[in-house]
Amino acid sequence: MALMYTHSLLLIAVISAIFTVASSNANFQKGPQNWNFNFNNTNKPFTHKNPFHSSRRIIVGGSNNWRFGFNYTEWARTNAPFFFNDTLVFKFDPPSTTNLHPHSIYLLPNLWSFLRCDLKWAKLVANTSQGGGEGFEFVLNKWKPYYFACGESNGFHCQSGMKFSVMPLFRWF
Ligand SMILES: *[C@@H]1O[C@H](CO)[C@@H](O)[C@H](O)[C@H]1NC(C)=O
Ligand SMILES: *[C@@H]1O[C@H](CO)[C@@H](O)[C@H](O)[C@H]1NC(C)=O
Ligand SMILES: *[C@@H]1O[C@H](CO)[C@@H](O)[C@H](O)[C@H]1NC(C)=O
Ligand SMILES: *[C@@H]1O[C@H](CO)[C@@H](O)[C@H](O)[C@H]1NC(C)=O
Ligand SMILES: [Cu+2]
Repeated sequence: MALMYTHSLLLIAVISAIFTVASSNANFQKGPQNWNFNFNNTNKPFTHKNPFHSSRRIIVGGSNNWRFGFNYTEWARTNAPFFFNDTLVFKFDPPSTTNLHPHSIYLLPNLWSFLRCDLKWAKLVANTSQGGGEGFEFVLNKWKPYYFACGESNGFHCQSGMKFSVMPLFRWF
């Protein structure tokens, strides 16, 4: 199971890398005036005037922000690929009288703990108060798989969908 998952992640990474190279070539032929790759999605590459060296700011979950009852594995799948130096922005309201079930962000150490939502060796990234305002920013600045999860309710939020993994790719241009 774990092995299969790793393989499919790898496959996705390879496919998206090929796609990235293909689309950047397509862009090249049109020349610098034609960076009109607007998918109406700010999370996608090529929406900047000049995509060279630009890193993206991606709201995790899009308009759903970081909330209970949303499948972030699915979100990450449809919003891949993610690139080295992309900034993930997690938005969640701090605890209050109207928000009795706040969220948090943890990094799980490996695929096994990720699959089981085992928080035992998890590293706190942002506590329940840190996702307010403009949100909590996390830069994907290491070439490694990241296993994100909400740490609240002893893994219950994680098991209910508040988790996703990301393997940042390098841009080859
Ligand atoms: C983007 O969205 C706006 C408003 O939702 C729409 O008017 C516009 O046609 C869309 N552009 C493209 C390229 O799909
Ligand atoms: C990533 O960002 C760091 C800090 O801003 C910068 O020094 C580095 O060159 C960037 N790397 C890539 C591959 O964009
Ligand atoms: C969350 O982290 C911030 C920044 O480190 C800190 O000021 C705050 O006291 C922490 N809040 C809780 C509830 O742990
Ligand atoms: C989220 O979506 C993934 C991929 O479609 C699926 O495998 C998983 O079971 C879903 N998780 C939940 C909690 O529904
Ligand atoms: Cu949560």
